[in-house]
Amino acid sequence: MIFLNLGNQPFANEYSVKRKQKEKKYQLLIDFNNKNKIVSIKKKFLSKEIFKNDYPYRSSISKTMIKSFYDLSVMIKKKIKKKKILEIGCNDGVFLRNFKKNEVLGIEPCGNIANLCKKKNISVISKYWTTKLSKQINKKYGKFNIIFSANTITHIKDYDEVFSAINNVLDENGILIIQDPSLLELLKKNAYDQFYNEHIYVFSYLSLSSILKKHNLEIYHLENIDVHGGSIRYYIKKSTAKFKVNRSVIKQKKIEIKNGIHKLATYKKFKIKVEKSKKKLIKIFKNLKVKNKTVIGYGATAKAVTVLNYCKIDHNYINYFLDTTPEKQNKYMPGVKIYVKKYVKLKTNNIDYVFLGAWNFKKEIFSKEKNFLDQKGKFITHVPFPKIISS
Ligand code: DWN
Repeated sequence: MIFLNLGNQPFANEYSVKRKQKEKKYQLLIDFNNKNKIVSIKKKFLSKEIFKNDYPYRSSISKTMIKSFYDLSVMIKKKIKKKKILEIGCNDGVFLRNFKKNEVLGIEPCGNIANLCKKKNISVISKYWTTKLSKQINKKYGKFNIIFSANTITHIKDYDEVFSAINNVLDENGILIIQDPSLLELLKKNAYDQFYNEHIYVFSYLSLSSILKKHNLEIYHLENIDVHGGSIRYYIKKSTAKFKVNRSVIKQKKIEIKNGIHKLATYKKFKIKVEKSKKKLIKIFKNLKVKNKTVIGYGATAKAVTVLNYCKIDHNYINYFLDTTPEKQNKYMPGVKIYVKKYVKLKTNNIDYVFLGAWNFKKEIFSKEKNFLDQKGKFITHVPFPKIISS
């Protein structure tokens, strides 16, 4: 059942060189399946339509993510002596670079991003994650005792193929660790901008555990982590492996049920909150325009593309965006066509308000822009509800 319409949207990471460049758009409808409790976008694109050789997102673009992946690697090193690690969607190697080169293998379909791994001597295969690939890997490398995947599995249309392929290369006592945005956190934070062409699914414990069951896989431990606006890191085993199921799993199940993650009514309420949020954000921007304030954006995220296209806040409201990613700079954001400039520290002499596109890195960004805030510079955020933030 469709519960939310986020309007006509471009692909969230397809930046254009010219403002007038034509672009593909699609209707972004969000669906709740009452049978299997899966929340997904209605129009599901194939990986090859999205993840190409000019993909602009680099995972190591923030200190927060570098630290989060490093901390996980420390934990793995402490607990597991002999490691053989496979990462599905390893991006620029931000996680794998923490291990010895002979312990790891990465899969990264976007050629330009896979090249960043190669530059760091990280073994990488630049292909999509499929059954065929898993069989080839099994033949060449055998099984892995750790398979990791962050912000990737939710991006792949056919999750049954994903997990059956994983089963082909996961050791009988191996651990599959996956992390993705938490549906419960999305609902709590009203973070509707987590839905876009790349985020085909937003999993809850409830939906993911039922998918895994079909593949004889089981979540035995999980952690709620702060990254990307609230994610869950799931620790998964083969059903036959004898690890104990931890209390964290039972706790998450209870919390999700208490918050009605399995009920359509929850999503209907969410839709009302999203529409209120849209009205309020538009009001803020219109007010600032009337007052002739200089407004820019910070962090040209896929999420910002989604929220701005939904609210129709374009280059008439936001002068430009600042972003640290070279692949996005000197280009126009999809749909709203706001120009992206190379990051420079914020100054109050030429900027009044800053729309926080990368709201998930608020802590990191506010500490970097302390002077701007101290000098009465202001940010605009839409999460959890649109407001102006000043120090
Ligand atoms: O799942 C996905 C996540 C992990 O990454 C992908 N589908 C696409 C992407 O989504 P996003 O673009 O919403 O991700 P981020 O990590 O919120 O993007 C942050 C952006 O902000 C980057 O373009 C870098 C930029 N940035 C910046 O300019 N200054 C970030 C920080 C922390 C900064 O200080």
